[in-house]
Parts: sequence; C-alpha cells; structure tokens
Amino acid sequence: MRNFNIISNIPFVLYLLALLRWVQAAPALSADVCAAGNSTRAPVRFAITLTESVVYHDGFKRPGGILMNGQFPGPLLELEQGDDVEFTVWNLLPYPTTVHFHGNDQLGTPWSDGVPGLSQRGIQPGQSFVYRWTATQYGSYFYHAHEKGHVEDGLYGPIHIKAADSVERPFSLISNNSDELEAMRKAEDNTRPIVLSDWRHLSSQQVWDAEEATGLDAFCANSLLLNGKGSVNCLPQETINEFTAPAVKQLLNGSQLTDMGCIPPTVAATQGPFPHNFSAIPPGLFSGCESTEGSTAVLTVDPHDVYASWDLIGAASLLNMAFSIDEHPMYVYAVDGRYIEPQLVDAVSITNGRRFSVLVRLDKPAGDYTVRSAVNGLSQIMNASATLTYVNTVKTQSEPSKPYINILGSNATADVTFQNESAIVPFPVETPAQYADQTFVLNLNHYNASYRWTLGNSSYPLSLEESQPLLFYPDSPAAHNDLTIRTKNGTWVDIIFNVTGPLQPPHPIHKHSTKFFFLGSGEGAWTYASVAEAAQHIPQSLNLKNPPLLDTVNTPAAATAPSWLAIRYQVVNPGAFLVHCHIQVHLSGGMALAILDGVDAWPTIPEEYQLGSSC
Ligand SMILES: *[C@@H]1O[C@H](CO)[C@@H](O)[C@H](O)[C@H]1NC(C)=O
Ligand SMILES: *[C@@H]1O[C@H](CO)[C@@H](O)[C@H](O)[C@H]1NC(C)=O
Ligand SMILES: *[C@@H]1O[C@H](CO)[C@@H](O)[C@H](O)[C@H]1NC(C)=O
Ligand SMILES: *[C@@H]1O[C@H](CO)[C@@H](O)[C@H](O)[C@H]1NC(C)=O
Ligand SMILES: *[C@@H]1O[C@H](CO)[C@@H](O)[C@H](O)[C@H]1NC(C)=O
Ligand SMILES: *[C@@H]1O[C@H](CO)[C@@H](O)[C@H](O)[C@H]1NC(C)=O
Ligand SMILES: *[C@@H]1O[C@H](CO)[C@@H](O)[C@H](O)[C@H]1NC(C)=O
Ligand SMILES: *[C@@H]1O[C@H](CO)[C@@H](O)[C@H](O)[C@H]1NC(C)=O
Ligand SMILES: *[C@@H]1O[C@H](CO)[C@@H](O)[C@H](O)[C@H]1NC(C)=O
Ligand SMILES: *[C@@H]1O[C@H](CO)[C@@H](O)[C@H](O)[C@H]1NC(C)=O
Ligand SMILES: *[C@@H]1O[C@H](CO)[C@@H](O)[C@H](O)[C@H]1NC(C)=O
Ligand SMILES: [Cu+2]
Repeated sequence: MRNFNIISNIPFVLYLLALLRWVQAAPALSADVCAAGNSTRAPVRFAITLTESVVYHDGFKRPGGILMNGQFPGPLLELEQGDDVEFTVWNLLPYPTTVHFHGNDQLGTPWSDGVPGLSQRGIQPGQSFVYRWTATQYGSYFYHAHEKGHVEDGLYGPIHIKAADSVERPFSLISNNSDELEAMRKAEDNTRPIVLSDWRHLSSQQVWDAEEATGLDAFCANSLLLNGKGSVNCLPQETINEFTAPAVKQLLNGSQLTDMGCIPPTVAATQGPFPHNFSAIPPGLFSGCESTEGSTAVLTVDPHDVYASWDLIGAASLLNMAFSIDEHPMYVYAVDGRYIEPQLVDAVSITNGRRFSVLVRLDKPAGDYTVRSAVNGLSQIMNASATLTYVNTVKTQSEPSKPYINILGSNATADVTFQNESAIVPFPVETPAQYADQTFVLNLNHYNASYRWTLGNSSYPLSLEESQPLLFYPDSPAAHNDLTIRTKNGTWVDIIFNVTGPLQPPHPIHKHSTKFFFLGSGEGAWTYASVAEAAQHIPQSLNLKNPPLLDTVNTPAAATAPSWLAIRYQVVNPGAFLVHCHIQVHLSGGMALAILDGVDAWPTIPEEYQLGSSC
C-alpha cells in the first residue's frame, strides 16, 4: 500500500520539478497586460499546467501520459452561467498542443475554440495561451486536447456550469413534493463528475505510427477507466468466445476474438479492401493482454441527501460504453448540457463526447454497490467497475449488489431499461425552422486506406493542423476547397451524414460552436435532395417538432446497409469551426470538415489573439 502511494506521487513530484524548471526559464507573464473584456464581474481564472509523465492509470506502466497540474483527469472547472472565463494553458510538454472546450458554444469568441489550423496555432513547448470565453450555457462540458491524438494520452478534465436561477429546472416532472424538490436542487448544486474513458498502453504517437505502418484502423483499447482509475482484467478465451455476438461470429468466419476481446485485424470485412502490413503491428495494439491490479474509483453518497447528481462525461477516444449503478435507477435530466424531460432508466449508453446529467435516489439499504461500464458495440468485449458507497450511516445491505448490465454492456435481466435517445424531449421544447436555407450531404467512408476517412468529398489531412488558421485567412485558397463548407450568418443549415457503408461502426459526430437540432437518423441510403423531400417519404424518421438539442450524436451503425443522420442549426456565431468524428483515430484519419460559419459577417479578431501577438 505504502509503496503504491509513493509510485502514484511520482508524477506530482515530476510536475513540481517541471514547474520549477519552467519558472526559472519563463519570460514575464503578460496575461494581465493583455486582459480583454469589460465585464463588471471579475473573470474566473483557471490554469492548467501540462506535463508529460510515466503514468499507471490502469496499473500498467505507461510512458507519455499527460497530467494537468500533476493530476489525471484534469481538475474540475466549476462555473456559474454567465461567468467570463480566463483559462490559461501552460504547455510544459515537449510538443505543441491545444485545448478545446467541448460543447461550449464560444459565442463571440471563435478564437478560443482551441483547434489548431482553424482558430489558433499550437501552443509551443514552454509557452502559454489564455482562452477567454463566456459560459453562456449551463450544464456538463469538458476540456480536452485537440491536436493530434493527445486526448488519447489523457489530456481531459470536466467542466460544470451551474444554471442561472432564472433557468427553469425539469425536476417537478419527477416530483412535486417540496422536500424532494429541495433535495434535487441541492443535489444538482453538488453535482460531481464521472469521467468515462478508454485507455491505450501505446502512446497516441505510437498508435498513429502503427496505423501508418500497417494501414489498419486501430480499433481496440487496453482498458476502460472511471474517473481515471481502472484495471486490466484479461478474460479467459472461453469467456470471450462465449460472449461473442452471433453477428461477430459470422464476421470471424471460424476465428476468434483476440485476448483483448477485439476483432483481429486480419478479418478483412472490418478493415475494408486495402493493403495491410500485419508484421508491423506492435504488441498491445490488437492483442497481448496483460492483467494488472490498478485502483478503483469510489463514489461516496450520504443517504441523508436523498438524491445525488452526477455528470456522466463520455471522454473516451474510441469506444461507446454502457454505464449503470447496481440497483440504482437514474433520472437522466440533461443531455449535452441542456435540460430534458427526465427519463428514468437503469442504464445509459454513452458515446465519446456525450454528457448525461443524472439524479439518483439514495433509497437502497446502506452499503456498497458496483458501478459498471462496459463496451457496448460489436468491436470489443471489455468492462470496468467502480464502487458506490453509502457513508454517514449504518450499513444494512446484506448481499452483493445485483447488476443491471453484463460485460457486453447489455441488459443483465429482461426488465432492465436503457435510456432511449429517440425519446429525448428537450425542456423547454425549442422548435427549429421548418425549412433549411442550405443542405450539405457529407459522405462518411474509408479513403484509400482502412485508417483514412472522409467527411464530405475529401479527407481532412492531419498536416492541416500546422497550417495558417482559417479564422485568420477565410479568403485564402485553402479556405475554398473540399475541406470546407461556407454558410451565411442567420441562415438555417442542414447537414446530412451519409454513411456509405458497408461495415462502419457508429461515428460520434461532434459539431463545434452552437448546438444543433438532431432531426433524425435511419438505415438505408439517403436518396433525397433535402430534409423537406425526405419528410414526404419517411416522416416517421424525422422530428421537426421537438427535436433534441445536442452537440454530439452517433450515426447508426452501417452493418449491412448504408445509414444516415440529419442535423439542423441556425448560424449565429460567425467563425471557423470543425465538425468531426470524435473517435480520435478517425479524426486523425481525416473524418473532419471545416465550417466557415457566417463568412458574410466575419468577426474582427482582438489584438491579443492576433497571430504573433505576445499575449
Ligand atoms: C470596453 O470599453 C471601452 C470603453 O467603454 C470600449 O472602447 C471597448 O470597445 C470595450 N471593449 C470590449 C471588448 O467590449
Ligand atoms: C407537478 O405539477 C405540475 C403542474 O401541475 C404537473 O404538470 C406535473 O405533472 C406534476 N409532477 C408530477 C410528478 O406529478
Ligand atoms: C471463411 O473461411 C473459409 C475456410 O477457411 C474460406 O474458404 C472462406 O472464403 C471464408 N469466407 C470469408 C467470407 O472470408
Ligand atoms: C512490413 O512491416 C515490417 C515490420 O515493420 C517491415 O520490415 C516490412 O518492410 C514491411 N513491409 C512492407 C511491404 O512495407
Ligand atoms: C468486469 O465484470 C466482471 C463481472 O462482473 C468483474 O468480475 C470484473 O471485475 C470486471 N472487470 C473490471 C476490470 O472491473
Ligand atoms: C435483454 O432484453 C431483451 C429485450 O427486451 C430480451 O430479449 C433479453 O432476454 C434480455 N436479456 C436478458 C439476459 O434477460
Ligand atoms: C424509443 O423511443 C421512441 C420514441 O418515443 C419509440 O418509438 C421507441 O419504440 C423507443 N424504443 C425503445 C427500445 O423503447
Ligand atoms: C485515393 O484514391 C483515388 C482513387 O480511388 C485516387 O484517385 C486518389 O489519388 C487517391 N488519393 C490519395 C491521396 O492517395
Ligand atoms: C461534393 O461534390 C459535389 C459534386 O461536385 C458537390 O455538389 C457538393 O457540394 C460537394 N460537397 C461538399 C460538402 O463539398
Ligand atoms: C448573426 O446572426 C444572428 C441571428 O440572426 C444575429 O443575432 C447576429 O447579430 C448576427 N451576427 C452578426 C455579426 O451579424
Ligand atoms: C450517399 O451515399 C450513397 C451510398 O450509400 C450514394 O449512393 C449517394 O450518392 C450519396 N449521396 C450523396 C448526395 O453524395
Ligand atoms: Cu468515426
């Protein structure tokens, strides 16, 4: 035990040493001189120092981890709606990087969106960058790296924005009892994050190098983490085989899943008709499971509070996960930082980039309950667990807790209910314009290699992260090509994601800047010129009345046929923003597109954000 503590403190010691080194070498801090904005309220100042370290998140020794102020996940940023924020990133990593505020609309501050090649240049080693923005929205968000695959090295942390008092809560749809309502409000005020992520034993650079060397889509992770903690629990091959889904067995054609529970890269159907070099696959990419004894996250609850509230944050880089707390149903009351009519469910399925805010009633016998997450999807069999423990009370629980979900992330018993995305009703309802001014159809497919992807007519090269940021050069030749779309301010825009199949996993599509209305999705080819035309043929698949407002949504899996997904938004925030797949290896492989929103009303960039400014 003592030994473990010393090991877990090494990153912190390194962080202090690094900080000391930086303080000696750093130029005078210029942030104050460059401070902008005329808000009467002082801005909330928050700073993270990025350092590289050997880490042991799942008990496996992993060089090249990223820590934020010596921590992982990064420290919680807590705000109140309306706050102005000054988020400073000190980069002590040996390479440039940027930080993005996932789901934050960056209304009026497109220069703080954190996308290299679009809104800024990478923050160089030893340099800092101040992201200034306003918390116009409330709810659950997170910050994460947006350069190369740094998010896979652990650069992420939670953000919670307390809703203004004037914003109506949906809690009276759960109960009208005043004690219950007070308990729910109090729980909401004390919302804590549960960061769900996946973890690889190879660094993001090693994963990318391996993709280039093998030509393969590296769709396999080493472990799942809950609040940054976890273990590798190699399942016996018989268990893996027993749980292999029939559809996967068919793909495997007589072979079996790897010891990491992944589809072997030699299964041609999943990697597409492209050349591969299997001898360049490093150990641990698809197989080579090594069990570890890592640490377990503990969530404490006090039953006197009656309710607990959590932000479930989908910070994975690769995998879709099911999540549940044994014997504790959850009221999902917000999705992607926007209230909904509460849905009472036993389990949720959470994709990369998605956030659910949930209320849980603490009415079970006091004791310990297993918190479970498991990959749900066909690509891998893997799970993780944490513990929910009742404190400040006498424990009366008599048996081990009963699971809602199994290691496949499926219902463990017949009566378990999953959150249903199609049944989300926003609170309050907002209605989009009934017709769009412009429609873009973006094709999602492989592009010349298993690991390269399109979003639209072309594949967005990773090298563009190092080019001149388009926010500063909206009229350059680079801003007029297949890698950008252009919209006019105030107009309504439809984007149809046309998954041209065959055999693609769901792609978690994330749009930067303001949220979008999720109009619908379906299986089969999208053969329509517009949503209006589609609505005449498949009205049941499109919701123009009370669609959810989201910033991240999964395309339907294209298992045997193509699939599609339609979103609509109004352009209100001129600037250069990315829309992309939130699976990091797909984003690195080009599944991204730049939206030059409101090119006719382009913003004037403040002095301190001009390229080459010393701020
Ligand atoms: C701040 O106020 C000054 C003086 O009133 C004004 O000139 C300036 O444009 C304002 N700046 C911002 C960022 O609003
Ligand atoms: C609480 O009261 C409101 C207004 O009368 C009603 O719409 C709502 O359904 C009630 N909630 C519950 C849980 O009964
Ligand atoms: C399945 O395996 C058999 C025997 O090895 C082989 O003949 C056949 O071509 C395979 N089918 C596919 C779809 O790969
Ligand atoms: C395949 O990878 C191996 C190991 O990295 C390498 O030695 C070999 O040259 C590669 N083959 C081709 C055709 O690139
Ligand atoms: C996965 O689930 C099994 C069955 O509940 C459990 O024994 C195991 O500890 C879980 N694995 C991890 C890494 O938590
Ligand atoms: C899970 O739910 C499905 C659909 O309701 C049901 O068919 C299946 O039997 C359930 N699984 C278990 C293990 O009960
Ligand atoms: C999900 O909700 C939609 C819309 O209410 C409904 O049509 C569908 O049957 C629900 N699906 C499940 C699995 O309950
Ligand atoms: C991709 O493949 C197409 C043909 O399928 C070819 O025309 C194009 O040049 C290739 N692009 C790259 C970048 O290799
Ligand atoms: C893709 O190419 C077609 C044909 O040239 C064009 O009509 C369409 O606008 C392009 N789509 C995008 C998103 O650039
Ligand atoms: C962009 O359009 C929105 C919505 O019509 C409007 O509120 C906003 O003022 C416009 N912005 C600019 C810079 O014109
Ligand atoms: C959408 O994808 C289908 C293939 O599934 C393709 O035939 C069609 O041309 C695509 N639509 C557009 C507008 O590119
Ligand atoms: Cu993807």
